[in-house]
Amino acid sequence: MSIQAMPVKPSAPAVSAHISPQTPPAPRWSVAEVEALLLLPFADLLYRAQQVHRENFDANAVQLSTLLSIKTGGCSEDCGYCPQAARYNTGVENQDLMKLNDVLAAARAARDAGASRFCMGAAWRGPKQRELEPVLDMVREVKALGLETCATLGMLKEGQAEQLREAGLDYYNHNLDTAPEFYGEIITTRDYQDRLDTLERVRTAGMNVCSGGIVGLGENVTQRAGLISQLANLDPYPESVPINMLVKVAGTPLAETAAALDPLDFVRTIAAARIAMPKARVRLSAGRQEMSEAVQALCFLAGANSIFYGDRLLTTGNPEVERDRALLDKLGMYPLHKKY
Ligand code: SAM
Ligand code: DTB
Ligand code: SF4
Repeated sequence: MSIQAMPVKPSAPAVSAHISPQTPPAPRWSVAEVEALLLLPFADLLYRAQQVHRENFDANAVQLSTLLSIKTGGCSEDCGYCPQAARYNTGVENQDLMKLNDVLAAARAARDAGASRFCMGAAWRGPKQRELEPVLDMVREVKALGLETCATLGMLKEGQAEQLREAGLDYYNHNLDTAPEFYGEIITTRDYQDRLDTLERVRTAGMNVCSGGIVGLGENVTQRAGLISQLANLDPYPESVPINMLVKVAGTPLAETAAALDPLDFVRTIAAARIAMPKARVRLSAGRQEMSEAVQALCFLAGANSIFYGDRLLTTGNPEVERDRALLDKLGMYPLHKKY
């Protein structure tokens, strides 16, 4: 099995017996099919998403992941949305790799607050071997606390995914971020295929794949469909799909240039992800602090069943734990694994 960029074409040809065995399989979801979903009347789209959601999940249970930035800022890459890129003046203070004990204290606090997964993020293009080794210790020890483990460390080289898996890493997060056609306008220091290669390494090593993207970067509806189509056509599609709304951080290029996205278009993106990846955990990710409770409720209705839980994302804010508990309570929703 190999993960490759799926052909971008308006509609998939029907597979029939006379096509040679070399013909690549038709994508499960063409860009046009996803775009048609995104353009449905809102109520029809949400109705379909709810049906798919309820066929596959307890629609009132939400998985809670807590993030920790274990190495902050000073990143060599030029991702146009990111406050941690060294080349943008965003006021983020650089912080070297955290000490194991400090990471464990944060993980214990997350567990005690009711999170089931702990995700460690590092502002690296990718880890060097000497940087990976202390992270392996963190994974081992966080896992021993009874938490699911996730890490997002950038691109992985040959053999690194295996080391992470052996240390007990359950999920590796690496986002496709946007459609291949729009990607070059957002990031130039690595390409789309680099991302697919890392996802393939994660998959081959036997870990769960966490991969999603950002909306509100200035992409059009076809490009939003292109992102969902790419994710849905990974074989198999990711177990975990974070959908981030761009958090505009002053000093990043996109904070200046990206046109504001209608929140209902964000909800539509969640719904399309739910329909195209029925068994994936779709995470309502960055951008919740700027979202009304009503929009978040619509995201849950559209099939989101995971959130980042805790007062911070990596460098930006997230709704306070008390506020999230109150929101879930108001909606009659509850954490997947554990009561807080
Ligand atoms: N350096 C690693 C990498 O790029 O894979 C890991 C950390 S990186 C911050 C993880 C993801 O956070 C990015 O792929 C992007 O989708 C998301 N992200 C970063 N800045 C964001 C922002 N301002 N708004 C929304 N999502 C953001
Ligand atoms: C993901 O898709 N979103 C998270 C996590 N994976 C690593 C990160 C969001 C970052 C938002 C900006 C910040 O806090 O720096
Ligand atoms: Fe670096 Fe990751 Fe931010 Fe890109 S998204 S600048 S790779 S920390």
